[in-house]
Amino acid sequence: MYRLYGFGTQNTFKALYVLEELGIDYDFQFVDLFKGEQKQEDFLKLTPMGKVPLLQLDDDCIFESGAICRYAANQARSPLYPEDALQRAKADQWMDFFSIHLGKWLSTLFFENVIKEKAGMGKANPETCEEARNLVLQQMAIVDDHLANNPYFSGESLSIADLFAFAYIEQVETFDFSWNDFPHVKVWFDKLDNRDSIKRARQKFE
Ligand SMILES: N[C@@H](CCC(=O)N[C@@H](CS)C(=O)NCC(=O)O)C(=O)O
Repeated sequence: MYRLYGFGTQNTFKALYVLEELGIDYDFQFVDLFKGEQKQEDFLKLTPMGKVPLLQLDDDCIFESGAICRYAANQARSPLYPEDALQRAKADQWMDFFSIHLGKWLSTLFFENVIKEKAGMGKANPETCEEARNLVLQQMAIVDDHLANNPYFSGESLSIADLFAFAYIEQVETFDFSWNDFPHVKVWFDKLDNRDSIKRARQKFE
């Protein structure tokens, strides 16, 4: 059985959403990042980076949220990670886009507006927030255009790319953001927001 180590932030949610959507039996282990549990010796024996999420298998571990999502879906032979090479590349493309571009800026805003205060790291930096917000608005427009013509990121059906992207996009609640300019993202967002898998994952932190 899998054990997922994680915290209540986007990278862990990506893995949780995928495991829940797959309907896999797994155990969730909370790692309190505010207490530095991720840098304790026992945890560092499992993962050299000392970061979450971490997926523990019977005799091995996987770090990096993207790798965890792909591995779990592959192992389950799930259509959530399409077998068709082009469809799979499309899922990978959007996962990379979120990790490197849009998701990075959304997470910057979440860090500045939420984590800094909770971790006693001072106030949000207005210049960092402005730069991140401008980039979010530019890059969200690319996503809106895509979702205007496709119900899901990799085409006609839900994939791990949607669950991965959702974990980033739900961070828009943490800054001044209006859905008005992104109606197609909003339709997609609401569809995912209502999935039982998403609700079950969130319940881990209630
Ligand atoms: N690229 C990694 C990022 C992992 C990451 O940065 N996790 C954060 C929480 S969202 C963390 O563990 N931070 C604690 C630390 O860096 O000490 C992934 O996608 O899994």
